[in-house]
Amino acid sequence: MSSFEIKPYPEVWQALDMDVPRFDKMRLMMGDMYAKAFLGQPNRPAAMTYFDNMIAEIHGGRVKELLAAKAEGRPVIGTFCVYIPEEIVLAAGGICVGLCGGSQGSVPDAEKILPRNICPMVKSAFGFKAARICPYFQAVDFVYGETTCDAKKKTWEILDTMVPTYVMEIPQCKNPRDIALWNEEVKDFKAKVESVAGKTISEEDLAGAIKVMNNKRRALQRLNSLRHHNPTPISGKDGLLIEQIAFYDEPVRFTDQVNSLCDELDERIRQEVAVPGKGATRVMVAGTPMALPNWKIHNLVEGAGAVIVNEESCIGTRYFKDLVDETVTGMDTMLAALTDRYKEIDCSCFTPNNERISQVVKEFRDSKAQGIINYSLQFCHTYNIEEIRIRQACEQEGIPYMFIESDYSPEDIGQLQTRVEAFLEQIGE
Ligand code: BJ8
Repeated sequence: MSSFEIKPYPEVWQALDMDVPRFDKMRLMMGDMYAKAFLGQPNRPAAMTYFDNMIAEIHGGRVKELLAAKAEGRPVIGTFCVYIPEEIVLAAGGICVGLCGGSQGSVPDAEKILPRNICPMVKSAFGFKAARICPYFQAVDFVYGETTCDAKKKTWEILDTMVPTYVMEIPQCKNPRDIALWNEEVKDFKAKVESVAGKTISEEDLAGAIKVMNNKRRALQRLNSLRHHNPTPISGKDGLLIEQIAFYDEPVRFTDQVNSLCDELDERIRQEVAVPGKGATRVMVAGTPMALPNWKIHNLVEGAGAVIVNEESCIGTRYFKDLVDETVTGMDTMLAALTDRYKEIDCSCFTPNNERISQVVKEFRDSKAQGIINYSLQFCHTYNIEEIRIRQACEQEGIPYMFIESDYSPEDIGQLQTRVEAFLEQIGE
């Protein structure tokens, strides 16, 4: 579809003190990448038009919504991790936006300052701010970081010199005293958001925000279980795209759109519409998050005729598998319920992390996949080392398994393509 364009908003970018000529080139490149990866797919659901439009408006339309919210005194908070309790931001009338970190384009800017041998997601995100080439980064009131991995927690100190960066301590274990500390951190986060918003969050505010976020997560769970149908009614690329858009779209509108898409997918299943076709080899991906516009593994797997039916990832099931208890009342109990929900996320930065090993096997069974591709970003020590336990569990369960460690550069694509094709041939037999 040559008519696709990510729309330019130079006046908005100028007002945000961005490097406009450079950003405009990135816009054109991302538009081309998107058109190639998504718009040529056969048999896309009609409801994907909304999500295509969210990409067309990613550099302007949604940014303007954020700026309008700021003009009303509502806080806009940038995040990099699914451990940040979004409900608190929503309850204060604010907006939580996952910041960009999935592009090779900003990595060289980061490498002028940060060491080269750290995770590409951290470098990409940092480079976007250092080079002033992300409107979201420019628009936020502050960034909320966390102490999950070494690369992130040390980068926050440097990032703080460019944009206010506050850090939430996420413990590394899940013993009762760790959970007690975590709960205190959630309370501090509420106080921080209240001070920026200039309002006190009431129980009603928080209860409403919990419902909004639970509904969003329910819609994503519904989409995920439709993808598990065999044959699946939607491509893995489109599934991943929606999971990525979840981090910057307005939650109520997004939930409605995901539910409309799911209605269409229900109908497709009734009519036996299969994407890419009946008998396509089914693959599950596990591992590190794939931030926009990281579509590398999905492009390779689906380019070879297979389909990805599940992402065990923070841009995937770790973001939406757990809900907050909606039945509790009283601010302290509600904040404890939030902590309870967030502690269920099984990131590899925890030790021990046995829950994740069983979760990967469970999602493999639920998704009716034929094999697992475990994906880790280069230099992510915790996911790279946890790979050993995932591999052992797959061996024990007889699950076909492949591990990929990669970054955002195109250099390893040829080699990965050969490996992916050999794996698909082995599991598709
Ligand atoms: S809860 S996975 S979003 S920390 S940045 S850990 S890839 S070296 S992103 Fe994450 Fe929160 Fe955990 Fe999820 Fe590794 Fe890179 Fe660190 Fe990363």
